[in-house]
Amino acid sequence: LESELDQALVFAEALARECGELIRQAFFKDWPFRTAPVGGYHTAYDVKKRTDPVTETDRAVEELCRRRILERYGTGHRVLGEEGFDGRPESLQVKDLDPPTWAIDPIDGTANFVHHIPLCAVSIALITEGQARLGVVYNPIMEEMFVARRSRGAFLNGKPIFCSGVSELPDACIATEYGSDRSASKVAMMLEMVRSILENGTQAVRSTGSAALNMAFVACGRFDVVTEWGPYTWDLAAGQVLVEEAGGVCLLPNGAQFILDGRGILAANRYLAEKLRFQAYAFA
Ligand code: LIP
Repeated sequence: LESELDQALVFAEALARECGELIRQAFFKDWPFRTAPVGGYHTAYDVKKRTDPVTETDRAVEELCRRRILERYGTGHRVLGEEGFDGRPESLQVKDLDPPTWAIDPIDGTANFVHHIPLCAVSIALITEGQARLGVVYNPIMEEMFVARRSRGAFLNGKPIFCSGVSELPDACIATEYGSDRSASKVAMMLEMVRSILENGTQAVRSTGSAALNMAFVACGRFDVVTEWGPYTWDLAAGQVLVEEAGGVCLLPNGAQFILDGRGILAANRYLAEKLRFQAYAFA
């Protein structure tokens, strides 16, 4: 089983590079002269929701992943992908007895991709017996390949990475996101989250626009904490392995135990995770 996971990691990294090529070609096609068409980008791209765009590149990358996984593992492996999601919360669950499941976000940070902001990544994770075992987050624009596998550490472009040693909130750089839900209750919750982060006296508050990159950035010590309600299993599964293998901790934003389909993340280095776990009401 261990060697199967080693081979799966090699497969996942190669797949991420192939996906990255598609993303890079589309991103740089009209670089640097792309300007928003009259009426905005939603006229030029497919619309899932204006706040949650999906492009033909998202579809092509997910299609490529499904094809490669089928070729390699047959129908014994399941794919849980952002674009193939049927909208039912039950479909996000990966139970202990389920077949090995690949959680795939073809482009995490699609709004960045659409706006020509170089913060987007393909996120690929393998989940077996309900646990994420390995994860790859690849930003092909900045050429940053984050990989991790349980008990084997986390790496950025082949070098080992570790969470930061920042232990006080006034020294911390905290990431959060505004998400894609514009309902009054969700907006109020987001603002409450930002308010509590600011009131905790943090050094800096940032958003990359990608949950997977936020977690990769926690894993390599750029961010000290990331917290957000809203992301899905495919945004979080690879990042969970990265953060935990880099010495960090994953929880839900209210301090509860992390679950892959919990639609939330509080990832931090172990010092701040310990503090925030007990003042977790701050991010509830
Ligand atoms: C993004 C998430 C992010 C969220 C954004 C968006 P996508 O995923 O990673 O956490 O705040 O609104 O949903 O849609 O770019 O794959």
